[in-house]
Amino acid sequence: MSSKKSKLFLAALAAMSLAAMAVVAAGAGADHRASGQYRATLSPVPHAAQADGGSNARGSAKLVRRGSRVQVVVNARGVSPRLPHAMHIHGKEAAGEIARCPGADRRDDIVDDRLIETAEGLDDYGPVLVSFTERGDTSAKSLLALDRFPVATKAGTLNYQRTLTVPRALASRLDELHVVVHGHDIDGNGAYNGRTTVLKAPLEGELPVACGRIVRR
Ligand SMILES: [Cu+2]
Repeated sequence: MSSKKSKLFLAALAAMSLAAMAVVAAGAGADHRASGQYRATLSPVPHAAQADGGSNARGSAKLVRRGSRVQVVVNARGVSPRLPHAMHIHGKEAAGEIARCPGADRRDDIVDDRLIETAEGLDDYGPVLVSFTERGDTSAKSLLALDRFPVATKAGTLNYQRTLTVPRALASRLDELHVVVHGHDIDGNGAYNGRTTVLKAPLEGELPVACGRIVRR
């Protein structure tokens, strides 16, 4: 065996033994110590362009799980500047139920205004399970606590990082869930307004703008 090949062989052996150790550790610690790395590619929610002024929010999320602690990093661009953006993990409450991002079909637009409201997306991505607030509560109770969500820069970028504790039943099924970013200043007047929706919030503040499925990486 050449020295290059033997080095590769040793590296492979080391990787295998590390993997074996990880399996043992996962078995011994049961689920509460399980760890994993996840990501989500956030794509624009396809509202009709003439209704939302051509919103084109996109970005990425990274989630690193250790037990029920999840380190979350979200970077987005193309969001309404200088305004807070509600961001959540959405998902079906029952394990194994498949969720998806809204907008694959126009039937999602129940209030026929060519916009897909948060509530109109619920059939697809499920209810809010976790809120990516910057401080305090991170449960569904904070779903529209706009004073605690990250504020976009004047260039329309959003950078968020926080380590959260999530319910164990969610931590173990992150790859069935979605990350959704909300908030779009349709008329560009620098504030969220519009009619009050079923979520008791101005439409612009709760409108979903980007969505992505969480996958293991
Ligand atoms: Cu949401």
